[in-house]
Amino acid sequence: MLYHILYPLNAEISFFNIFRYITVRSFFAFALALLFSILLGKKFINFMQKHQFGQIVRDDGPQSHYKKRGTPTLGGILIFSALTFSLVLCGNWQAWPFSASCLIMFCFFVLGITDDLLKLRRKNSDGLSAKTKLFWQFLIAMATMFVLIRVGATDTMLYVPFHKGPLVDLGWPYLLFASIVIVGSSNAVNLTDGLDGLAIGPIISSAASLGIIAYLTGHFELAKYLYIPHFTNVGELVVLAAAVIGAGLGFLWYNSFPAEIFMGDVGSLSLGGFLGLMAVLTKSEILFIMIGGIFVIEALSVIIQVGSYKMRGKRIFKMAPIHHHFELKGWPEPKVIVRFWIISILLAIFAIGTLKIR
Ligand code: 57M
Repeated sequence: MLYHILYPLNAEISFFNIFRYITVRSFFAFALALLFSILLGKKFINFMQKHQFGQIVRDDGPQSHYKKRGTPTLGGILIFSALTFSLVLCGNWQAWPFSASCLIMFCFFVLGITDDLLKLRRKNSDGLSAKTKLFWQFLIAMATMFVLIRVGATDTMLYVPFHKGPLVDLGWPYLLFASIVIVGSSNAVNLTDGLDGLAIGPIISSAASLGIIAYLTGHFELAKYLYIPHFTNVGELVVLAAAVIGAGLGFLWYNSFPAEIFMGDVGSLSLGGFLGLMAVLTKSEILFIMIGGIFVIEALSVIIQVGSYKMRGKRIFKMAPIHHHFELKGWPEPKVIVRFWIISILLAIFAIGTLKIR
């Protein structure tokens, strides 16, 4: 609204000219999302508690989690509401990267809430089958990428860190590569969301890091100076990243240990999908392995554990994902969480630093 309604009035009221600037709208998006989630968070939690939307905690998990039974979940609804409120006001909906990112988040939101509600109704942790979730995630991701390539919002070039210009034009197979990044990110965030605040911390650091890259990619002179690709409207993703950071901090206010609310698959799948698409649209798919390093480590720990168990009948970790391994080693939950946050912040900072080395 600010961009589409107030900015065009800048001829009459020159003050409205500020809404053309991505930085200004990003600040407003951040502040509005933060205020919305913090001010309405308690009401949302009380509502979820009253209607028994409480987490089903599996009994084969760490003993320390049993006391978490009944913690209100579906916190992703609060996050998404805060995002919707701030982005309707601050977003540029005519920019393909922005609107496509919002659309993919909404589709993964619907998938996640379906999964969560199934778990709540069946009173167990078996929601949608993994196959069903993956089918819909790939369908949504590939459809989104097909449209974005066809409208010229992105291309099929592959860029790698430390290398000037594109490494190779993958052609249409890039569609599958990009979809793997998006779906992989969504599920890796989902796996990471197993301790209080453990997922939202790296989501915030990843959104901040990818937001900086989006600003540089959308800025012709800066992109040229850094030898990174330039796509005009990718800069609008900064507004979305700022809103995610604001809503994420507001959610963390309540999700911090001991959590009063969990985000649910509705939150982890949608935010993970957003980060994946943001990595694709900023041509940072390979760099995203570093930026979202915590998500990669968590997902790899599961793959290694399941693989080892199937092939050798032995576990590598005390329990996967790896955050449970440290819990079972005796690390208090907050220590695991904050140490994972520290690693994700360091990885995000280092990733930005690589932009200068080409
Ligand atoms: C996503 N969900 C949490 C909450 C959150 C293949 C296998 C590795 C799959 C994996 C799995 O089921 N992953 C599902 C992780 C769950 O959190 C809910 O799910 C949402 C995110 N999707 O928003 O609604 C539990 O996590 C805890 N939690 C917190 N604080 C938070 O802020 O404490 C979540 C958010 C919640 C709560 O206890 O109930 C989860 O862990 O399920 N399975 C596992 O991760 C299981 N690992 C496992 O089976 N390892 C095996 C093999 C198969 C790899 C092994 O190591 O041998 C562990 N998770 C659980 N029980 N709950 C261990 C068993």
